[in-house]
Amino acid sequence: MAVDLLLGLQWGDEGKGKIVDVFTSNYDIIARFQGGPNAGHTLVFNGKKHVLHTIPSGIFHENKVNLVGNGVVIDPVIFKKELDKLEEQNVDYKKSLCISRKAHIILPTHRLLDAASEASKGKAKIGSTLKGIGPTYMDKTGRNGIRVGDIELADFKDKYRALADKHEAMIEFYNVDIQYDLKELEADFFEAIDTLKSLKFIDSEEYIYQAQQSGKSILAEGAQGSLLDIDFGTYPFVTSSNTTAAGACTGLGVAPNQIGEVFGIFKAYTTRVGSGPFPTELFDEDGETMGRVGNEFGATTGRSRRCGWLDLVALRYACQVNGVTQLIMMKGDVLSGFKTLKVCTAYKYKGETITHLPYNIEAENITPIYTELKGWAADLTGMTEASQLPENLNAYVEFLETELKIPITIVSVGPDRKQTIIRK
Ligand code: 2SA
Ligand code: MG
Repeated sequence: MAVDLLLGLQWGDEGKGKIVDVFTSNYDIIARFQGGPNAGHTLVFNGKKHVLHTIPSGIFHENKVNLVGNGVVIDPVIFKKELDKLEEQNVDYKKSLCISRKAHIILPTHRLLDAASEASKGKAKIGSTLKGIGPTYMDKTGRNGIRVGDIELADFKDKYRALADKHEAMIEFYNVDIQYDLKELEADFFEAIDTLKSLKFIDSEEYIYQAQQSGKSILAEGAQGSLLDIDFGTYPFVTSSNTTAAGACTGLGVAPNQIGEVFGIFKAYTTRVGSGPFPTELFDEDGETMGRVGNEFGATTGRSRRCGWLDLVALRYACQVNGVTQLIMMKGDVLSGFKTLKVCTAYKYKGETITHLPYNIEAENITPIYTELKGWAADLTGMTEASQLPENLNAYVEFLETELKIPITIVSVGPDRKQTIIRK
């Protein structure tokens, strides 16, 4: 069976975790393929909120396999904390969770390097989550990384020491004020490594191939969003992995012709956390309202997210790069009460009107061109059927479908599993 993908089309925080959780009943295996504990996937059910960072969002369903693929970077300490939380909820993760031997490990010194790199950049900092993501992927592509499979080898501690020593020298080189006690960090790290060892390490590309052969259905869960992709995002203000569809092929070992449905998920407006260009960003009361009503705070760092109108130029680009086959619109409920809604359909760029994403989307180069649509007043959060949705919301959705030429099959009207409306 083909592997379906669920990907964020903006700058992350589109609501991937919630929808993966909703979709999990339709799949046998849920697999993460990139990113690491920089992700914050929020799930709400039975009146409780759960935040996952590295563990796939299918974990709360029984009899499903949750796979952490080779493209993911794992911080054992954060992973252990996630496991402890699951244990508190009586989730039997030992049966359902497995990890690719080829996934890379975030060392404590990777986190320190992330902090040192950010501190050295001053105002030009990326605004990273400080989870060590960039330095870990640098070691991966630089062919210096330590992988999950290495934990099983006799020379693991030697490998660790050699890399950590090198990192310490690099931290010195940055010449910034970073306080740390490596001994303490290492004690936590090795304790967490022991916990990790109690889980199933697998050759995940082989596992996925065999699962496909035996007719098992697989959903690949993206993290961050397309505009944070290392190649296609707003570089250098991006994360260090391929967040787009191709990343699922390399991050799981799935052949391109084995990809089935590509679910693209977006918010009815736009948010961004961290630095970098954001053409439709609002600095007024409307932006403040979106942030407040939408509870727009980073699920990993707690930072407030920047808010703005929906940017169709960027969204069209993301649909194109990912080959999106179905769209899912999140947080329509947050826009209730706005008299008028704006949607950016083109950019004014160097005196010209363009509808594609140019190389440089810095604010000073771009003026968004907006189409105005009528807002709706109704509270959507109690709605369960497409027939209940207000006329102006339907008009908004249909406008987007016409612009993007892709059906919007689901509209989410709140954070809970139940607040999910199937349109088609
Ligand atoms: P990093 O840590 O190296 O990946 O940071 C690089 C940029 O990528 C952004 N980034 C994110 N943007 C949105 N959501 C993410 N996950 C968390 C969340 C973030 C949080 O769910 O809210 O809690 O702050 C995420 N992860 C990385 C990051 O802000 C940098 O701009
Ligand atoms: Mg998030």
